[in-house]
Amino acid sequence: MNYHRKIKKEILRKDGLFYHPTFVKKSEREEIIEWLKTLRPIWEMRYSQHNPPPEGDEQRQLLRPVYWLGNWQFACLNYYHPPKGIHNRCVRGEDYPSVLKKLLKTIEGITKTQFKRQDVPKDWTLNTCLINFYGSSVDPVTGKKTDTARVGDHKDFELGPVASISFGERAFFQFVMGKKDLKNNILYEQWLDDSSLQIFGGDLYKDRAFHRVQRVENKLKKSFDLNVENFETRRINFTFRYVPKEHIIEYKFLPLELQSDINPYMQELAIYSEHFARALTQK
Ligand SMILES: O=C(O)CCC(=O)C(=O)O
Repeated sequence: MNYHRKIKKEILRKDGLFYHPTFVKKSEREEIIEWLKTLRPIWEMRYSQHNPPPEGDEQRQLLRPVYWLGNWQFACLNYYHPPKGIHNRCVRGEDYPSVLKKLLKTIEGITKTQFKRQDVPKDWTLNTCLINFYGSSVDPVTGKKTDTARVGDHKDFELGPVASISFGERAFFQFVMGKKDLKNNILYEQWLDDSSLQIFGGDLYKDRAFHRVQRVENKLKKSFDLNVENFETRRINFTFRYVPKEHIIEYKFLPLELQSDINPYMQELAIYSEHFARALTQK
C-alpha cells in the first residue's frame, strides 16, 4: 500500500497530525533566538562506562549538539522509554524561558481541542523539551565541514502528543511505517518551515509510525550566531514532550554509577548554567 500523500501549504488538521506553517510570530522568534545565544549546547556520547554499547553496536557521538529543558534525558541513560524504562532517565533540568512558556499555553490548548481526548493522558503537559541543532560539524584542525543535518527513523516514547517548532532552513520530515527502508512505507511527508508548529499524537502517527528528518535545506547559506562549538547551525528544532513528574529525578538521587556517567556533562553544563552548578553541589 502506498501511504504517500501530498501536503498543501496550509494549516492541516488530520487525525493525529496538526501543522501550522507560520505559528511563531516574528517578535517571539527573535526573542527565542536571542535567548538561544545564552545556551551552551553539548555533544553527548551514546554510551557510557556503566551503559556500554550492546553487542553489534559501538560507542559514538550523537550527530548533533543538543540542549534539554525541563528535564535532561541523557543519551547514555537510554532516554525515557515507558513502560519499563522510566526510572533514572530524566534528570531535572532548567525551566523554560517566559517566551516558550507563553507559546506552550497556546500549543497545549490547540492540542487539547484538536486531538482525541483518549490520546491526551491525564496530567499531560509539555514539560520537557529537546532542542536539536542541525547543520555541519567543523573539524577544528582542518576546518573540513561535515553535514549531519538528519535524524534516522525513531519513535518518541513519551506519553501523549509531541509538539515541535522549527527555526531556520526547512527540514524534510517523514512518518514511515516499519523500520526497514521499504519502498512505499511513507505514511506522510512534509517540509517543516521556519517558525512552524507541528503536533502529532495518537495511535497512527505517534504509536505506530516512526518519524525521521531526511535532510535540511541549505538555501539561505547562512548559519545562526550561537555558542555551539565546532558546529554551523542552520536549523533549530524544539520538540516538546511529557514526562510524569514522578519520573523526573534530581541528580543527587541518581544511583552513584549513573551520577558518575553523566558527571562530565553536568560539569560542562555547570560552567554556564546556575541550575546545573547548584545540582552538582546538592547532597
Ligand atoms: O527536527 C525535527 O523536526 C524532529 C526531531 C525529532 O525527531 C526528535 O526530536 O525526536
